[in-house]
Amino acid sequence: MKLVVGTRNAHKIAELTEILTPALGALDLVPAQGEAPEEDATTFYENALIKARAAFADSGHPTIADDSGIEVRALGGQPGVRSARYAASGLDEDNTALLLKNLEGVEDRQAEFVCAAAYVTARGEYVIERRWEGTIAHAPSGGGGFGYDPIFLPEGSAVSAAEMSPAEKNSVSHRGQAFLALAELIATLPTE
Ligand code: ITT
Repeated sequence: MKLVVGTRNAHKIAELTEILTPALGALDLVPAQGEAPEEDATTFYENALIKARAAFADSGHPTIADDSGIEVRALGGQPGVRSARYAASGLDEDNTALLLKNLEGVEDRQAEFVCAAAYVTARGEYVIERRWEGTIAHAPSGGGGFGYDPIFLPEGSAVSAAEMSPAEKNSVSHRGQAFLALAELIATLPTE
């Protein structure tokens, strides 16, 4: 099955390949070619649709996209939909350093990753959202994953998300859960 992927994030493509292949069989995931759309909505749901619609309009091919981020309770849900550009540079190390700085001396470390997974075809639009609960560590650990993984301690886990194997992370993560549910839905739809 060929799917265009409306993302510029290579880490997401790698995770999506691992998540979707068992559910959908041999998969050809093709990164979107057109200009990245502006993600100007206030919800993960709407931003995921913006990305998937843009890649579908550009390619004319069934498209998936995700909008994701981390919501920290003590910060009123920030950085949320702005997670990729929380620090001015948008670099992972700077984003995580800023989050740790803003939580200095804060006892409530509760946080959750959110992923809205979108599928857009000529026949319709589908979005599924899932969350992954945990806490923010006091310092980074682990070299795997991307983004905020080194400072995210998943609920029930002794290690950070960056210390999990890709298979472990995908089996419980926000993206793993959202795209597994989306793949199950796609498998019930007529092929185009
Ligand atoms: P695209 O919009 O091109 O898909 P992006 O990285 O800008 O790429 P988002 O707008 O969805 O994607 O922002 C997601 C950010 O949230 C991402 O850059 C990370 O900082 C963070 N994030 C999302 N999922 C994550 C994960 O599984 N592990 C760690 N950080 C994650």
